[in-house]
Amino acid sequence: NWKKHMLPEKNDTDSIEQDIVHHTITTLCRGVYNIDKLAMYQATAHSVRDRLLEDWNCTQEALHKENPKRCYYMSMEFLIGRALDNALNCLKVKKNYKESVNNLGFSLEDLLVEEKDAALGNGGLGRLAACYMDSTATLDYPTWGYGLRYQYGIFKQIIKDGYQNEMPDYWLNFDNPWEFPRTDIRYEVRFHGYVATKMNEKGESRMSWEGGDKVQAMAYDVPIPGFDTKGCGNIRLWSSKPLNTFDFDSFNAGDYERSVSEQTNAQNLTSVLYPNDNHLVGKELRLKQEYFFVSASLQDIIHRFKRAKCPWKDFPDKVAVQMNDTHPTLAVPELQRILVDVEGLEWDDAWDIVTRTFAFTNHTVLPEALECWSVPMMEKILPRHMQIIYDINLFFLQKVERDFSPDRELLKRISIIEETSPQQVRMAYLAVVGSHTVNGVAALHSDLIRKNLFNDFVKYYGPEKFINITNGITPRRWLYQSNPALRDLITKTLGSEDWATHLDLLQGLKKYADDAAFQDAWADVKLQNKKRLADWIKTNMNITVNPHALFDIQVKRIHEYKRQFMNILSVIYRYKSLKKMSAEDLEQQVPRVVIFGGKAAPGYYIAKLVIKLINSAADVINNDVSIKDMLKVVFIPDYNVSLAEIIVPASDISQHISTAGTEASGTSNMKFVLNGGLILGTVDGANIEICEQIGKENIFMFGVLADAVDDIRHNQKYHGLFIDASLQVVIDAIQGGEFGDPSVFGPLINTLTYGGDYYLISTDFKSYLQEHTVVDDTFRDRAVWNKKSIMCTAGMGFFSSDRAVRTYAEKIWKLKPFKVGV
Ligand code: DL6
Repeated sequence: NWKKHMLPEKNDTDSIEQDIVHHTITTLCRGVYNIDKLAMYQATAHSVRDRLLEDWNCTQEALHKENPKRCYYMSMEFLIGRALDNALNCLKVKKNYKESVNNLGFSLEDLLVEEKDAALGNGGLGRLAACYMDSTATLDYPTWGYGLRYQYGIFKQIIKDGYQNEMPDYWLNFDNPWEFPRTDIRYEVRFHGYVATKMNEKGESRMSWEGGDKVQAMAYDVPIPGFDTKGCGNIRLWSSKPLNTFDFDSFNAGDYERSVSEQTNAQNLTSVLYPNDNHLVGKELRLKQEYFFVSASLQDIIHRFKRAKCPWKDFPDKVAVQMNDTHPTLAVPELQRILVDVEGLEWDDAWDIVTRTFAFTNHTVLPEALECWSVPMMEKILPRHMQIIYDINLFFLQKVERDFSPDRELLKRISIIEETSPQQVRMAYLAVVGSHTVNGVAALHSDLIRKNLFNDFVKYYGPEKFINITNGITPRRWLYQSNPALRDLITKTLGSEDWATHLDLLQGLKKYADDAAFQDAWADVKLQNKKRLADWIKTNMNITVNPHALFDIQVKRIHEYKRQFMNILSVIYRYKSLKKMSAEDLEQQVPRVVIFGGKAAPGYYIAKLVIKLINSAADVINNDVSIKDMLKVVFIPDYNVSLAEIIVPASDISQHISTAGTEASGTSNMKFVLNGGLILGTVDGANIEICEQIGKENIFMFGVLADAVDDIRHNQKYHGLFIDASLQVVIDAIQGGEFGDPSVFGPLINTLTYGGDYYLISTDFKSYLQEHTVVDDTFRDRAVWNKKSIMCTAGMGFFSSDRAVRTYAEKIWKLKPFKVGV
């Protein structure tokens, strides 16, 4: 009878309308008399979700029956953004929904913006995870994401008097149609306690973790539609709940606060996402979040594995776990603990299973981002894990000493425990030792980690364990959805929309790159997108920008290594130069709109000063009529995924100007180029491979190379900085008070003059300015520019997250696609 009642949803406009009305009445308890845009969005979303769920159930049922090998992508961050538009496109029902929503008196475009972003991530790392989930679903890889269901996502950024202020992002305030609470899927997670010795069922002595405090992890499932497939992926997010609902003893003793404190503490565990990108803060609550996350996920994975009654040695043939950076590394000692203490396996057998299961992606070389946890903190919160980490380290060091080298210095360097006071656990080393494969995220980055961070490990294990998989982005969200005008032009030109799943097909655009009519159509699309952004800026910020000006965009987290500071210094230089020009010269200039966006970590003082300087400079420049609108500066507040979808298609130039060797990959660089924007960038991260793919004539590159950086820093330290005249002009202007109280910017300027200019702004500034001039000159010749823009998009096939995910599946996960409904 089940089958009989499982009728597929109908997608004709009449049925869609019926479903929306049905949800309005039943799910929302509203009617035509009190429905507004938000409610209409919700009813529409619920009706789309019904369609998605059929695919979800179908996929999960098939996986349950066939039980193929699966991959689990463990990530503390998933920066998903909005879901409705993506689901409509994936299910290929957008056209009919548009019509149905219209027939019900609303516009789909208005409804789409009612949705709150699921902003459970900081930046590139979290957005990458979301792109990879899109690709695994689209390519039918049996992959689930595991993460945390933070009640507060990344904070809302508000700009007040030019300064960043933070507001909480309580994104679950309204109903979230894109998640399913699984009230039946709950696991206990322990903290603190002590380690005892116990006899197991076989009469063997085993360690046992006892006592302490327990909380409960409850699952929420977020369906991830694949594009044009019946398959549907899943991200399982854990939310913390109290285990004992109420402490009646305290309550009866009149201590009400205490009686509910356990609930409050437990719930607080997954309340908030730590708002740091590429920076570790080392808080106890964060360590607890990490353990809570891996404990719940592993219990769930093991529960699924045990259903098939396979022997433990087969675990790695059924389960691959990818650790997205070191944040899930506690999964290594946790699985070892479960196998040895709970399941009674011998240490070596368990370790063999562990190291055949895990793989680790490193996303950064910045020392301040490398996770280290103090041993005393670990001992307090996870006493048994600390013992296990010591044992893993001991056996590892013994092997290195026996099989490789007895050199004490090497053993000290390679040890998982750093002998500082207090001692620290080096999580990246633990991740390397506990994984079968380690990968970097762009060619240069992977080289750098092989040469520096993990060099001793490469020598010990051999180079095969350390591979590169250059990041990718999903063309569905980052072109198909966000740039409909370009999508339609490409589809018309190539004759089908197959490029959305086979991005290499964009190569087919190359033959039109010189075609004048095609160039015009291409330029027209760009203009439409620039107008869309200009309208947004006017409506939301009341700043008028000229859509015919060159749009120069840098949007990303604000960080010293990303050098937004260098960008605003160059803007000030441009402003000073414009001010010196005669009226005739001024008219000959290429007008520019320089757009910034991005959040600074709340405790990152210098990054926050960069935001203030951008806004202070914008105030002066935008109000100076003497430069005749030749320069405008805009800082777009609260940059997030859905804003990126408007900003990215509108760039002429986007900037990716990190100090060489510091940006592991970058992924917004890929998004901009895919949308026909040119890059002004340094020889860093994925810029290098983008250059190789699109041709060096189509990218503006400048600055010193990564392998020169150490020497330059060394020289600067011993011989002092060289501040070029152009940079001095800018420093003088700021210190002279042209952009407000100079004392405010003192600490920022000091990072250059007294702080040793660690990020080499003074070194790169001159070549940066020169490249800006090349950009202006090139932009004057629109045919040349349009050709470059077309060649950019055409060369981006390699950067599809489909390619990246396929490489992970083949080289690391040993996973095959599992197609349902065929
Ligand atoms: O791999 C995704 C992304 C890269 O594109 C960025 O270059 C890199 O900075 C970022 N890394 C992090 C590291 N955070 N931690 N830990 O966010 O990863």
